[in-house]
Amino acid sequence: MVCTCFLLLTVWCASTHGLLYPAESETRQIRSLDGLWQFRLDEQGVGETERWFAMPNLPEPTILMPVPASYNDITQNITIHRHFGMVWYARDFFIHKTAPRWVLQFKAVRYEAHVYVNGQSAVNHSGGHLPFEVDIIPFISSNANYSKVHVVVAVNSTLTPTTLPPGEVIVHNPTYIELKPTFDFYNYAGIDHSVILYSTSSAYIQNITIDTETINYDAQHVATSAILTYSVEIAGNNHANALDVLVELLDANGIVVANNTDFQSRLVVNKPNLWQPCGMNHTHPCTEQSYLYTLQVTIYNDPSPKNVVDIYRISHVGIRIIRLTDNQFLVNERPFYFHGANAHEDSDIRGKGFDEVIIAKHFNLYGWLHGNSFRTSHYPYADEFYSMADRYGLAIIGETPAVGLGQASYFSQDTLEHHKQVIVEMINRDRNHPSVLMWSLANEPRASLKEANAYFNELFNFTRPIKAGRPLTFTTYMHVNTDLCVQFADVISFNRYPAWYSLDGRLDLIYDYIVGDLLGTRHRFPSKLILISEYGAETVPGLHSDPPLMFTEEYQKDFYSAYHVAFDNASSLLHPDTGFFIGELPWNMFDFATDQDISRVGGQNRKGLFTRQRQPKAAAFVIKNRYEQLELIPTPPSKIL
Ligand code: BDP
Repeated sequence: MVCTCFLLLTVWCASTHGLLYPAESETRQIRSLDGLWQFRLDEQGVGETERWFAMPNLPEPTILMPVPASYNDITQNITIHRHFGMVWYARDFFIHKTAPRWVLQFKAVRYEAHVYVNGQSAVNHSGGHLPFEVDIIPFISSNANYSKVHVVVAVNSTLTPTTLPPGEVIVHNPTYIELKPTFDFYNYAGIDHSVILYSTSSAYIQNITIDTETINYDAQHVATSAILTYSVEIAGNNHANALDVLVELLDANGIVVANNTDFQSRLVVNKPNLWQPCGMNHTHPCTEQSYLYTLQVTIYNDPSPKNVVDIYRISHVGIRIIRLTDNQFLVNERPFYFHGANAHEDSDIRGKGFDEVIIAKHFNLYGWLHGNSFRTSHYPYADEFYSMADRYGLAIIGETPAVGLGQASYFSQDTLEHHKQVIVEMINRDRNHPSVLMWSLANEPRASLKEANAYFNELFNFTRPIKAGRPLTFTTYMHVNTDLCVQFADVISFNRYPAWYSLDGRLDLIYDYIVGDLLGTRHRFPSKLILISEYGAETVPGLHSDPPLMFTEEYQKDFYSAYHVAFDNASSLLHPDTGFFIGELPWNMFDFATDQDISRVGGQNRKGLFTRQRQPKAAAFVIKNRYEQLELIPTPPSKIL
């Protein structure tokens, strides 16, 4: 994104440094602005010119709209359901000037947001899934101790060839104008995630990074010590003057196990408890917790007497290192095998709206399934998914919203710049989560095009220096002889659908197809690991047939079982010295909403192991049984030690 930031009175773009999760502390207050906001459509796109942002209320007709939620499925109105373009949200609140900074953070607004505070433009943000924020103090009157604040948000959900994901507006005639997304999920929009107001002191902790540099082991592979590297950035008034920092690492009992007084340095931890991914032979089940430390950062005024200026805690620090060999994906020098399922942020009524109920259920169902991983297909999810994954030890493949880059014109310079911006925002937000084991830069781009080759060459080169210890991948549906981009990835991620999108009904042909595909790719890239990042079959719950026919529960069961036999041929767990296949992620964990289409019964993609209401189909039990067996396979430490 190319933009100019004018600090203080007007901020025209969201900042690009890491945004810390808004967390309460001795020096920070948090306030939720979730609730019912005033809402209306702007079908003619006149709100900006008519200056709705400067009015005390949005012009009628308005309705009350819950935040966070996608607006599409909240009402009975089909116009709101299928609306794309501009919508407006507004609400008032009071602010008490007990702090020098009150920061308004939007955790995700799909897709383009213009935020006005008390009639003035405060912040703009492009891209629908990641947070942005603005200090609102410059926009409120300076002479009272409290002030009424009027916030207005204009949201545009139109997709264009340069948005991520891209889309096209097709004007069939004046009454039939259609937004054609280039992807297979419903284009939900609105203020989907929470809106938070938090305070800080005038000098404040702006960003913290923490990584595991080294873990030392004894002969029994017990960790004897670990070295963590960290950096603390401060910002705001007086930050040029001397401030002191105290960085402390606390164990799960709150005992300080390492500390340092530099802004950027190392912490040495003796006898560390490692963060372990769940669901492996040497680790815990996915219903139990991984070990997490808390990093506590305090900044003080200098000279003495020392006053605490700001305190921030990251409560999900995990000590772990990822290393790839030619045959295994190692976490803490033991093989890790992704056995989970892909998902979407998607549920009844809420659309892509954030809801802790849905998130808690998500993890309980992965625990039930013995599923140890998911990809955030096809965009970054709410922070809370990552914190929960840290706690339970689920592995995340964090994916950008670059889904549907399906034609040469989408690989433009504008898209490339926006894609880089999104990658920076995603990595800055998520890099401190131990659960993130890999970054996926895109889903199913048309990787056979020369334009894609140049684009991804540059994108991978851009991302490598900032990848924070994670391997890079993207998912491909192309075969090795046509794919011009897979060469850039550290790990090859396949999306494959034989016996669904090809070889209709031919479960018997799956084995040869998948084995041939895996061996052919490995032959071309003898040191790259491969995982299957999607495979699945549409299944209408309650539809049965024997022999199994497409769309029935029996077909979905047999479909998965046939793939599993093929995977085991190349499994890095079963064949530690010759295997190269490091994981399987069915498409999808849950049925999810899509556009209406003759192939999408009731406007849903029904490849879920569970229905959209989170109830199991028969295949869920096949996968559960498979994952229970995978957990029994021994996972000895790598021989390098
Ligand atoms: C894959 C896409 C995914 C779709 C899936 C399907 O990556 O987004 O939902 O196909 O068609 O190609 O079910």
